[in-house]
Amino acid sequence: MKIVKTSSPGRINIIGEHIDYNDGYVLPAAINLGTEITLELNESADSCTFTSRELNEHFTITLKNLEEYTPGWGRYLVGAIKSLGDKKEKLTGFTCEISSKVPLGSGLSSSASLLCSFIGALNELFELGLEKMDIVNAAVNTERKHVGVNCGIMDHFTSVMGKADHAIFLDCLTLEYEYLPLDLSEYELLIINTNVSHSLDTSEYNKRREECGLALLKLKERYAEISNFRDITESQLAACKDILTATEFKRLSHVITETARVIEAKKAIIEKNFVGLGELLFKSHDSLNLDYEVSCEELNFIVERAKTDANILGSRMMGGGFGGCTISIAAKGKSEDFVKELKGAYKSQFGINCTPLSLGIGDGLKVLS
Ligand code: GAF
Repeated sequence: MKIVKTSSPGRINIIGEHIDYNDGYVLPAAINLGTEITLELNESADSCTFTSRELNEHFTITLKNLEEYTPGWGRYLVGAIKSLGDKKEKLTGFTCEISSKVPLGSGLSSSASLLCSFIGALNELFELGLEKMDIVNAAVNTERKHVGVNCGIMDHFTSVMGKADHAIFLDCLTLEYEYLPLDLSEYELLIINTNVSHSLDTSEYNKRREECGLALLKLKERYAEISNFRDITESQLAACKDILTATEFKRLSHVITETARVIEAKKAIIEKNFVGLGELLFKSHDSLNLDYEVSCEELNFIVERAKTDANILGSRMMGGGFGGCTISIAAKGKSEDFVKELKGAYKSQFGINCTPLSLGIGDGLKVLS
């Protein structure tokens, strides 16, 4: 029986948080940990069995009845099939084995990794003729329509398009992108998992998007020249305090300042100005914490300690927030003491461990066989 194997990675994001769905720029990179999918035709016309190696769970669906109940992680896979539209008619029964090395709920986008790998595998097994961007879009639509997260494009784009040792400078308005070599010379990225994932994340995520959308409408009414978030200037925002709620004002402040920071960060990476890049990370965190309000005390704890350590140039929460990981720029080989002290202090503050993750920058979606 025909069999294919794919792998698609999770991602980190250097800077550009919560602005992929607000017409901003982002600077993510694919990591060298991904989700491997093994897809094999079975003899049946429409019976599909899914097995997760890590969770030690499995379930079966029939392609004729995609509305049947499926467990939490099954929503992603069944949703992905639904997102294929007419192309799903080409599918017949298969078995799908999933093995993921991306820590779940850590803000490293295990869900994008799962979706892109699965859709990539379906594309190969059933010769659906999807281009890379079709896979990205099907994955994004799955999250939006079938999982309920009104997400942006950053995670799925990175999972498919990532390039080893490179970050991606992605313009989320035009989808133009550029690979930036990620050579940090005498510095390195330090990713620390808070090991918390507060349940607020989906509802608050969708709420942020809604708040920004409403605020944009108000600005559009006042200024004919504004058609998207990118058009808003700081002075226009300041002049609109009277029509925006205090919350809307803060949300847009983050969008405008973070978009500007990503452009500066790109320049800093090219010029190897890592001190400057570090400062941008700290500023990004403050903005996400105070204006966008998507941080939490565990993330703040790590970033505040990083601010006091001379070997850490910058640090911030990464991804959707409310838990997950921080990303920091640290002097190469010199963050051991910081991590050791942090671990002890974190444990006594929160009663749980935080974990530094050892990650490299890898390639995007691959067909392995
Ligand atoms: C999550 C979303 F999926 C992304 O689209 C992005 O908005 C991110 O949060 C925040 O930058 O990972």
